[in-house]
Amino acid sequence: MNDRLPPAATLAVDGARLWQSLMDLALIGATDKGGVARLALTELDRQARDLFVQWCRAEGCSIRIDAIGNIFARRPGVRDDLPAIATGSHIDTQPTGGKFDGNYGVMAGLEVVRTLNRHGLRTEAPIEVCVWTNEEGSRFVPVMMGSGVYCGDFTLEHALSRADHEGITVREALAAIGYAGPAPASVNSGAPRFGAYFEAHIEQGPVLEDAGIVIGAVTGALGQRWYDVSVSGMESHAGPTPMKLRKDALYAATHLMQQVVDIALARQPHGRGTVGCVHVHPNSRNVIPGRVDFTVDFRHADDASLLDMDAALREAVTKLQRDFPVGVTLEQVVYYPPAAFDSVLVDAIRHGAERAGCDFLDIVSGAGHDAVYVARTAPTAMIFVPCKDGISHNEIEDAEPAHLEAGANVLLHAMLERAGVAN
Ligand code: HGY
Ligand code: MN
Ligand code: MN
Repeated sequence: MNDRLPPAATLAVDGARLWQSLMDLALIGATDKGGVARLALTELDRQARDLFVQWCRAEGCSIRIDAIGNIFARRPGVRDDLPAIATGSHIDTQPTGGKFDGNYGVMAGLEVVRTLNRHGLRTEAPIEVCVWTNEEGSRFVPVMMGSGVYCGDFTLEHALSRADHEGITVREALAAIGYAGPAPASVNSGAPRFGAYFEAHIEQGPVLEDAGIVIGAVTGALGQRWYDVSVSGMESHAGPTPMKLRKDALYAATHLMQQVVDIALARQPHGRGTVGCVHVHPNSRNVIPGRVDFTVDFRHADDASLLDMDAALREAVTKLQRDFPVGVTLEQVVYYPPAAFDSVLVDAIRHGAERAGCDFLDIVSGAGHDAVYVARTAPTAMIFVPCKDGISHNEIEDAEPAHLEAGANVLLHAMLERAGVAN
């Protein structure tokens, strides 16, 4: 070890530099309320991707882009033949998203690279920072699309063929922003597996802040089932049509929407049920709705309970069609079981927290993350830091610079523990 270098154990990231990069990135898609609206594969996503690539190239990283648009910035190791120790997250956001969801994990990874460079530290294994395509699943379904293709949960072709509400496919949108890369997109088609993958993320809930603890050692994530539901009745005039002769799709759909929440409430503490999108057709004040399309997001920590929620929903659909003069279609569009992260890596995060002088708390993620899919291909774990009032997927999303810095320090040390320090 070169004696002019700080010992790796006392190495620390530059919190101000991390915060500034987050604020600079947040300018791309900035909203009036202080949030970020940067939907996947839009021109704004392209600008943010270009900025990330520019910053990484300035740090001497090579850039690899795969066929679903995942970006991998690589800092070579002394033993460059070793599997990379990777980190990263996503930079696409919800329509009313915040500055930190996903963006923090990518910037924390870049900060690790910057810190190693400023201190001239070489690692045995290479380091990679990833940007996964379309984690949010807001514009294009399924959710966590880039990492889902990477681990082989669904095919590249399936992902490329997905279309948004305007009928634009992922294939077209990727080409339009110039991020349809040449590298294989799946570990099943030659994409390299990592030696380990760590993801830093805001908790997006209130648990850490409520406990007054800065670091979450994430042991796993809830499983998810997403559905598209369509209830069809008969559009007709709101005046001449007597109440008992209506085929009111919205009146029936609201009963089913209540059931979605009741099914989750009956399966606490981990059951979650959300109706996030509702489209009423024709959505005119004096027309009885003929069709209602809405989404269902179910989550649970236990796969059998998640399956039980599925059965309860299907039973509710059957009953609705008995009780109301409507037709219902239900299509499951996302399923992945609850994920458990690698216990050795979770321990590395606990050690990293102790070395950074931070308390930590073991926690299960209610949100899905790319780490859930990467965990199917390599040892994986996540680091959470608090967000203000536990609010996320909201333009007011906020976090403390000191907490973000602490999380990045834990990431730095956990990655060094796995990558090995060469000099
Ligand atoms: O839906 C989720 O949990 C993630 O924010 N995509
Ligand atoms: Mn996220
Ligand atoms: Mn999100």
